[in-house]
Amino acid sequence: MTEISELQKLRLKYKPELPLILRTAFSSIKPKTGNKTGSAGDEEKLKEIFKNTFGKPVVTFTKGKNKSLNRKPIIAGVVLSGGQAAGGHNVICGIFDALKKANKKSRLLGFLGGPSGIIEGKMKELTKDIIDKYRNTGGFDIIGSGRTKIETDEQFQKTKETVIKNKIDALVIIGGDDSNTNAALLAEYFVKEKVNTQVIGIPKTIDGDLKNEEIETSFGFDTAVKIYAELTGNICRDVLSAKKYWHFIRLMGRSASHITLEVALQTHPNIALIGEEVFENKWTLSNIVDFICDAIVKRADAGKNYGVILVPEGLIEFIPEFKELIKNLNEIMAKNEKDLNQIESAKDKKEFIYTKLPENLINLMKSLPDEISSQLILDRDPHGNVVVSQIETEKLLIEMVQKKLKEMKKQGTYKGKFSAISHFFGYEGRCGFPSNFDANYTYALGFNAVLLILSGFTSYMSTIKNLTALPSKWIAGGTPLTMMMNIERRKGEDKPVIRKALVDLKGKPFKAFSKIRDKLKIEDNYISPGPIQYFGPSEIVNKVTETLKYEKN
Ligand code: FBP
Repeated sequence: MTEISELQKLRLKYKPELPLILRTAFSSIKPKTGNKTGSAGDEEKLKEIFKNTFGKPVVTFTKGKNKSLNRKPIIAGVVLSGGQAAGGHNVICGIFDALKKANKKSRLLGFLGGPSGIIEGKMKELTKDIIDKYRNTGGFDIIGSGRTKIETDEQFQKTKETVIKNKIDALVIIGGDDSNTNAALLAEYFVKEKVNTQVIGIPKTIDGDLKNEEIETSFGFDTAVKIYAELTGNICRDVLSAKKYWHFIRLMGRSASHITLEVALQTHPNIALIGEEVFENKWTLSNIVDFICDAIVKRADAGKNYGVILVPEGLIEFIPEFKELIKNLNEIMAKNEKDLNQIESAKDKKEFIYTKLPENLINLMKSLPDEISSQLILDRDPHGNVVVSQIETEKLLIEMVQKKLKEMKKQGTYKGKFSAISHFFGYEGRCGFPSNFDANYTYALGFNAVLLILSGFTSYMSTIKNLTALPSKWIAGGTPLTMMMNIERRKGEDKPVIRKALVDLKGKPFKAFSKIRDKLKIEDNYISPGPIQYFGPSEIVNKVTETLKYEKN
């Protein structure tokens, strides 16, 4: 962007706070390693796939002499992979500053447009002039992002040629679970091929599903939920002022409902559906509609013909009958990609698919509004995932709720007025100015990645822990990528993947929500958290998410 706002001018000057340990000279930071590690599942199969890189120990950086530190100048490459998340630029700034701290002659190359930039050798050198324009800004526009997966033998070979040709000592892959799975495969391939390029991953995704014992949260989640909570809080206030609409708000987040749960904890809407619970309770679509109608009727009886409902983007994938449908569609679409690509209209594509689907699923698909069934067969992403951001579940719910309420009116069991408005808060949450939390966290992740590289590690995720404390007390280290993996079905095949973290129904964040939700349904206890604050009192500028607070304390 050529023109910049007053806020951006101020944010460019913000100095992210590093954990104390990373402020020390690199030669005085020692990597402390633990025991050999296993995996999240399917250990034997993973040992076979990752013959050279499986089982590495967890690393924690502590004070002490770093005997293996590489002091020579290095060339590092960086790539942004997948969906945007606030803080991506700061990861790159952290990498740049750490490289220069270790050796002024080190250089940073940015691959353009995501992993395809590595395959095609498209890159630009990131110099101080460029870096300084992007400090603490949102977006991924410094080098762009993309969803290409490095998958075929030819793509691996081309990647190898790029790193050799450009003498790249290390590659930092900033991505979600799928991109970091790719990082692990690339690290293994380089070791096997005797290519001396190390690979380090960075946990990115607004979805919050790249977390486990080792990774407390992915970057971008904090900023995205604060933006969605601001917007939702505003709607709650509007609802309370006008008292005439039901707002159905779909929130981004792909499969897991972490974003919806967090926004619910921050804003207290009347209903927040949690996909994982729907699945656990084996709720059908009509069960969900009944659940919503029950709240609408109760509120109408209390004279309240208004309310706010949060719908997670991935809800549809958790409704058992739809899960089955999507699983079948994924397999059919993967196996018949060529044939389907030749068919133009959605109607004809559906007819083709009906010849391959079991009858119960054909009936389910036919029972859906035309738009929704067409959205279900849109092209999958390169990792084989259904593109849930394009499925307008909130509209489907409104239509079905309307129908049900009409019936209830006829039967005399509902006497209220129902007028609904749909929203989708998605892309608007991904590129905001990173919150102070995300600005600090991402800068530390990038800085720490360089320390892992200079200490000789490959196939690791850069990890910063103890995130509910002030940044000075954060703990820096690395987690072996294979430790987080298991085998899952993708594009009709069994593949190694980093296990996604879904909402834990026994976890503290969900329990906290369960305790208050019956009250929220009837009473109006809305909270309006307001916009992200970048300057001001610590309790608002350094606020961490409710999810992190509950999970860590
Ligand atoms: P990542 O998992 O790559 O971080 O992407 C997250 C996300 O924003 C999801 O919440 C959303 O479903 C998806 O990307 C949208 O994808 P696209 O940007 O390709 O439309």
